[in-house]
Parts: sequence; C-alpha cells; structure tokens
Amino acid sequence: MTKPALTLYLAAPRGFCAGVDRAIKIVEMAIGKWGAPVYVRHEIVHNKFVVDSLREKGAVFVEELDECPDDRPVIFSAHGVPKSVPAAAEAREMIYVDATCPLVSKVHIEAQRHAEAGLQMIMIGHKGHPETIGTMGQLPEGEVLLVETAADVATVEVRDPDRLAYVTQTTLSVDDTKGIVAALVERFPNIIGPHKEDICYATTNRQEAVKSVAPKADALLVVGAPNSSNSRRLVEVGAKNGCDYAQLVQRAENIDWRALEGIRSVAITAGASAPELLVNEVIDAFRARYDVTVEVVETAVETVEFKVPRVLRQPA
Ligand code: 10E
Ligand code: SF4
Repeated sequence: MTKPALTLYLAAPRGFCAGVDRAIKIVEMAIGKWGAPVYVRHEIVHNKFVVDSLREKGAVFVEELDECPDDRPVIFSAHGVPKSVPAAAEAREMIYVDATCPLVSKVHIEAQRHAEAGLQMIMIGHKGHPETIGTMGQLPEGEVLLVETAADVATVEVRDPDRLAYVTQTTLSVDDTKGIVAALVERFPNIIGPHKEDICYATTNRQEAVKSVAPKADALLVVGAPNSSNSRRLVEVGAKNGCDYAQLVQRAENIDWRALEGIRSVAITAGASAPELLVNEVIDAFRARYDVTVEVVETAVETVEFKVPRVLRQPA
C-alpha cells in the first residue's frame, strides 16, 4: 500500500539551548569527578528523558536540599535557586555546584542591583515555577512582587510608584510579555527595566521559528515536557499564529494519530530542554506512516555556547 504524502516543516532553531547543554554536562562531569551518587536539586532541566538518562549514570534527583546527605555533592538545576539554598549547603559544609544558566544568573544580578539602588522589584513570571522562585529568592521574602498578567499589573500594590524596577522570567512568551511590560509602563511611567526584557535568545529564537512554520502547517507538534515552560509557550505561539492543532508531545508514542487524520503537513519543533534524539524519534514515526518530505525552516543561526568549568569546584 502506498503511503500518503506529508511535508514535515522542521523549525530551526529548536531543542537544546546553551544553558541546558551546559547544565547536563555539569552533572555528567560531577559524576565523573566524584562518582555516584551525585544529587541534583530539582530536574536539571525539565525533560524526563534527560533526567532518566542521568539517573542511569548515577544522578539522584530530589526537590529539596533536606533530602540530600551532607557528604555527597549536590548540583542546583539550570533554572536557578533562591539564595537560601547555597547558604544552607554552605552551612552544612556540602560540596555543591550551581548549574544555573548564566542568562538566569544575569537576571539574579539585575534584581539585586536594582534593590541595592533602593528600587522595589517586580517580577514578570509564572507563579511557582522554579526560575521565578529562584529569581525572587535573590531578595528577602516579600521584597519582589510577582505579576503574571496585565490584569495583575492593575492591582499590584507598590511602596512608591516612582521607585520601581522589573525583571522577567527568561522563558516567557515574547508577545504576551510585551503587553505586560506596556501595562507596567503605563501605570508606572518611571519604572526601570532591562533594555528589552529578560527573555533569552533561545526562547526568542524558538518562538520566532514557530511563527514562521505554524501558518504553513496543518498541525504543530512541540517535543517537550508538560512542566517545561518554554515548550508550553511554543504550543501557544503556534496556536496563536495560524496553527489550528498545536500539541506538546514528550515522545513519539504520545502522538495522537487519529487527530492528525487527513493532514498533509506538520510543523515540528522542540523546547530548549528536549533532546534532538526525541525529535528524530517523532520524524521516524511519521516516516513509518507517510511518504515524508522534510523541509527545514531556519529563521536564525545560534552560535551561543556557555563554557562548562574545566574543573568543578564549589564556589568560594
Ligand atoms: O520550564 P523551563 O522552560 O523554564 O525549563 P526547561 O528545563 O524546560 O528549559 C530550560 C530553561 C531553563 C533552565 C530556564 N531558563
Ligand atoms: Fe538559559 Fe535561555 Fe536556555 Fe534558559 S532557555 S537555560 S535562560 S539559554
């Protein structure tokens, strides 16, 4: 039987960003240096496949530092941690390695700098997300106000409307964030912010790439995990930019083939924490059912790389 024809539009860039790549390498290096088990506080990046692979190599994933013994090294995830976490590790004289993405650390520094200048901080982010908890946790509890939507901006209570600054989570929707920043600037014209926002290059590029493939395709599949904020944003961007069917899939086995019946083209991308191996698995699943033509749609070339420390040491 002949297979139906299908065009796969492969968004580029997609998948691993420099911060994810670095964080995974840090865990691998730590296991190499100290042997197993090495503890990791929170999923190093939000991807089950990555976490399971590192677990097999000797990583033990926990949510809180309390779950780690004093005498084994612990790594903090790429999303960043509140200041209290390294402080607690130091108090217990633990060996720890911070795998926070340098672009998240940059936001931490920004928040502290503004606070030192006497400004009250507002963070645009998703409540309960580890990056938001980590960034807000750079300052004492209650010092950073969280806004998630433009509607929140209308009700947020500040100390002095003229002494404010804002930072953002790195993985937000670029378009939604523009609206929230506009609402902040309208209500607090003297608020100080980053040059654009703190959304990182990888988030921006992956969303741009989706905007270019979504209108061409009958469906969009985003390879990524349900707890991956940047991956979920890619689904939303696809849906808002002309793709009627936009879905997150962790693995090829999650593809809903019934929902795809009759389609002639599918756009595929992957969140910043999703390995390319899983993208290939999805493409292979399509090849098994369709006569596939792959078209790569590249909207940016990424050259960002973050150095992995050559020797892992706990910070002084
Ligand atoms: O949920 P997120 O998108 O923040 O995390 P992820 O692990 O899926 O992707 C990497 C992004 C990080 C570490 C936050 N900037
Ligand atoms: Fe860093 Fe951006 Fe990747 Fe987050 S998504 S780890 S901020 S490069």
